[in-house]
Amino acid sequence: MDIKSAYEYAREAYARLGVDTDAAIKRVKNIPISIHCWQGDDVRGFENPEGVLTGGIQATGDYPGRARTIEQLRADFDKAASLVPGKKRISLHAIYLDNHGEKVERDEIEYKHFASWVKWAKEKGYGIDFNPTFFSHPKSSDGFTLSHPDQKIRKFWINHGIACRKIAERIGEELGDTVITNYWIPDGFKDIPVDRHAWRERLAEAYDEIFAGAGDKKFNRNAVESKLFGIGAESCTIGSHEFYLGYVATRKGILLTLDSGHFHPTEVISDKISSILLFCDEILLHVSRPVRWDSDHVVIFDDELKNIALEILRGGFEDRVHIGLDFFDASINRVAAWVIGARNMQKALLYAALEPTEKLKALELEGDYTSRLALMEELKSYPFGAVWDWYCETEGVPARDGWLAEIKAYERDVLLARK
Ligand code: RNT
Ligand code: ZN
Repeated sequence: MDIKSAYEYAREAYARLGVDTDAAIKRVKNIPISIHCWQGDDVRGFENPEGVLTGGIQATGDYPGRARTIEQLRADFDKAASLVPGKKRISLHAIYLDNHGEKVERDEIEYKHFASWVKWAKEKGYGIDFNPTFFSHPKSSDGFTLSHPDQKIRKFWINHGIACRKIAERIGEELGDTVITNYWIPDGFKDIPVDRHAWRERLAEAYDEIFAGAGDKKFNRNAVESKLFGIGAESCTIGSHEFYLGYVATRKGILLTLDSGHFHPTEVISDKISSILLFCDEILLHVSRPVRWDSDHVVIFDDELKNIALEILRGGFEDRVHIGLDFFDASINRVAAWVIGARNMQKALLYAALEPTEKLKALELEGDYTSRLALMEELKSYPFGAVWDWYCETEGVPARDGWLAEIKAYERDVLLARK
């Protein structure tokens, strides 16, 4: 059966539940996914070609063909984006600056170092998001940045944060769009600290300095990302969940970032969205996949991914929850990793958009939990795949595994030719 006929069959099946599949597709294709640039080169960036990744995060594997220049990274990103349906943004880290081979310190970066990204994104129709880089630097080598007790080091990182905020504000202005800037710092202790309070106090003050004088929210919004632990920071992370939840609740206009890998292993971010949105205006997600630890595996179409999407769409929160991806796998084709993860995010959104939510909510309110469970389970074998295929086809991207051959050809012709 061809994709169109299969879709028609699916449309009818969902219509019997009161679900409009055309409307679901329309809804999902307007929800942007912010795809992280750092999957393309194992979080190395272009600041220092010899640099190593620090900060307690790790990309493992040695698959050939990693992007080594801005041009290569852009080409790879484009390739991946061409195989993913829906609206796309690129999330840039400060170390992906276009420095023309010149050394520019982190506290001295300016908009001009990102102007070529803006030009490129405009041409391609991508939005841009931004991240200061508080790791992979000599001044973060002892594990601390914004909470550092040495005033000079702390100031250096505060200035980096301010420089990034200003760059992001300008990017937003240039694009006529809202950039989301995410602040994540690695600060934490390998072993048990004594004065947790003092480190956290300094951190709050540092952020206040960075965000003082923030520009128009139309062009940039700042988000802060919590974490449970990192490699080498097992005993205490200064920027914990409670720290940031308290921070955003008391500072107007700052978003909370929830990374799916940054909590206890049985704790899920899908359950947090509905609570946080009662008290904070907006959330940024870092959709990732922890396997036994915060391993940043490629996002797969698993229950938690579906639950995240369901929580966003059930509440009609698509304007308040910004969806970003955050994984880095160097053990498989990196462009394919992007495609798999980003397609799965899109898939999960479509899956969620096809839920007869109002019907389920009514059953819940009546106390008919039997029907609620029965329907939720039956929905799992509805012809979702046919709607997904049709969505891909109408978006002009390959349906099913049709994209894999393109990636294999790209690997043969482009990636393997890189030295
Ligand atoms: C680290 C955080 C952070 C980084 C990126 C590269 O644990 O998840 O978001 O992954 O900034
Ligand atoms: Zn993250």
